[in-house]
Amino acid sequence: MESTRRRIYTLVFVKKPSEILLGFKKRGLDKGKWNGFGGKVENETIEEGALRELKEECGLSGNLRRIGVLEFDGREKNTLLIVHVFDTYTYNGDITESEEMLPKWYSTEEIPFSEMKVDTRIWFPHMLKGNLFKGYFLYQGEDTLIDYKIELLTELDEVK
Ligand code: 8OG
Repeated sequence: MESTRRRIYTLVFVKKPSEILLGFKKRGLDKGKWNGFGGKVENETIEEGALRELKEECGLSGNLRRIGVLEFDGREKNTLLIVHVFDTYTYNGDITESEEMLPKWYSTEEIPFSEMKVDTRIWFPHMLKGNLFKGYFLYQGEDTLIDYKIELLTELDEVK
């Protein structure tokens, strides 16, 4: 049996009480879709990776709180993508567009789900409420979700 690789990613949401900062992906995988800011964790801790990508993609730094873990299966052969999700209400810096992302504030009542990955409809409501969550999503190709599980947690395990 072939072994499954795990790739570690981050995803950060900057929040105001009734708004959230999303980024429009201008290139690469999932181009043309809105999501939080993040990417692959390099030679650094997960939180360092999250802060680095947030800065690179929208110019902000923040006081991050880890709120969820999402696992994506089937997107890459024999690879499980593990995405650590963070939020922050305290941030500083100027919001800047990068080569990869166009940032924009959205009302939490008007999230552009039709221009987002299909999995977001399932876990965004929990993320917006600030609940802790863990999800598993099995994709077939880029856009077809064939199975998923989502659970709410009372605490998240420590991560390195
Ligand atoms: O830097 P890069 O473009 O590779 O980062 C990908 C970002 O997208 C990262 O923040 C993690 C997130 N992400 C995936 N796959 C999926 C997915 O299937 N759904 C959602 N909602 N986000 C994903 O890498």
